[in-house]
Amino acid sequence: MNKVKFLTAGESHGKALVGIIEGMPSGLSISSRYINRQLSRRQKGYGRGGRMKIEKDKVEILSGVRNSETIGSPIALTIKNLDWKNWKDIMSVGSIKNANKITLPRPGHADLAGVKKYDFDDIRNVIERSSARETTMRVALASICRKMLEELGIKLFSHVTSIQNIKSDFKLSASHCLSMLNEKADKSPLRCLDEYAEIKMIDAVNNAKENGDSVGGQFEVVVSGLPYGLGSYVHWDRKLNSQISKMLMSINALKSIEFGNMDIIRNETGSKVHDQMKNNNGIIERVTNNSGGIEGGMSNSQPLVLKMTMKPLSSLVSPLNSVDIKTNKMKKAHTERSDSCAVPAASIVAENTIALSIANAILDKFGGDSMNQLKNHYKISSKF
Ligand code: EPS
Repeated sequence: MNKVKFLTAGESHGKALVGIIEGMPSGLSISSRYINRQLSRRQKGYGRGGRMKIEKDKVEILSGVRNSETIGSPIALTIKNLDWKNWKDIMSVGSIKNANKITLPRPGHADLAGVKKYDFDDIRNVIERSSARETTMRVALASICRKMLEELGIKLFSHVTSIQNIKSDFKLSASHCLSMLNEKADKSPLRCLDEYAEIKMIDAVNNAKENGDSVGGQFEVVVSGLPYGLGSYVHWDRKLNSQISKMLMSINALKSIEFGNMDIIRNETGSKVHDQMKNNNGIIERVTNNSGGIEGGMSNSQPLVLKMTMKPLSSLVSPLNSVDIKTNKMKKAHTERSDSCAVPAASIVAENTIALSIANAILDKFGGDSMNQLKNHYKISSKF
C-alpha cells in the first residue's frame, strides 16, 4: 500500500532541512534544477515577510540519483537555511548560555499544546519545528513524484480562490490549458486568476499588515490526466480521497479540504449534483465534473478538483492575550517575525504535496521498479 515513504527533519532556523524519500522507480530523470523551480514557486506570494528575502532555497541531492537519473535507492536531499547564520547561538546544538526563553504562547499556534506535550519551559523548541519552513523540504521531495507523474502525462495546477472574504470569479473549464494557467498564476502577486478580485485581495493583505494582523484564504488544486481506478472502494484507508486528505491536511495552517463542486453539492438535489454520462464514439464521457474526479474513493478519469482553506497565520505583530507559562500572569502573546499572508505559498505546497499521494496510488495500482516497467504497465492497464 505505502509504496512511497518519506521523512523530513530540520528546524526552521537550524542549519539545514533534510529529507529522504524512498520507493521511487529507477530511471526517472531528475535534476536539482527541476526541484529548485518548485522551491522558488513556493517562496513567492504577496504578503510574505522578511524571511523570504533572506532565503534562496536551493536543494542538494545527496543520494539516490546517478547520471541525472534515480537508481531505486533512497533519495536524500538537503536545503540550507541561509538565516541560520543569524541564529547560530539560539539554535546551538551544544549548551546554550543565557537562553532567552519564550514563555508567552501565541493563540492559534502549536505553542501551548506543544510545551505541555514535550514538557518544555521554552516555546522556542515548539516554534522551530511547527514552522511552515518544513514545507520547503516537503515540496522538494514531492517534486520528484511530480516529475514521475509528468512522465505519465499527469499535470498539477493550483490557484488562489479567495483571500479573507474576497472571492475570485475565475471558473476553471475543460477547455483551459493547465500549464498555461499555472504560468499565469505564477506571475500574479497572489496566484489569483481574477485580476480585479486580486486588487481587493492585495488591499486586504495590506490592511492586515498595517494592523499587525494576518489573513487566510482558499485555493484550488487540480490534477488532470488521471486514469480510472486509483484508490479503492474496498478499504477505508485506500480510498483516494482519504489518502489525499491525510497528506494535504498535514500542511501547516490548513483547516479544511473539499472535493468537487461544493457550491452545487451543498445546495442542490442529487439529480443536479451527479455527473451524467454520455457515449462519445465508445468512450464514456461526463457532462459535468461536480464530483471533482473521485467517485467511491477512486479516480474516475475526470480531473481531480479540490479546495482547501488556510487560517490566518497566528504569529501576529499586534499580539492577542496570552498567559505566561512560567508565572501564570496574563500578558500579550510572544511576537515573532512572520508573513501576513501565506495562502499562495500554501497553494504551491498543496499542488506539489498531492503528487506524493498520487504517485503512491499509481505505483500501488500499476507497479514497476523502473520507469520503463511502470510506463509499460501504465500504457496497457490505464486504457481500461
Ligand atoms: C513561519 C514564520 C516565518 C515564515 C516561515 C514560516 O519565518 P520566520 O519566523 O523565520 O520569519 O517566513 O516560512 C518559511 C520560513 C518558509 O520557508 O516558508 C511560521 O511561523 O510558520
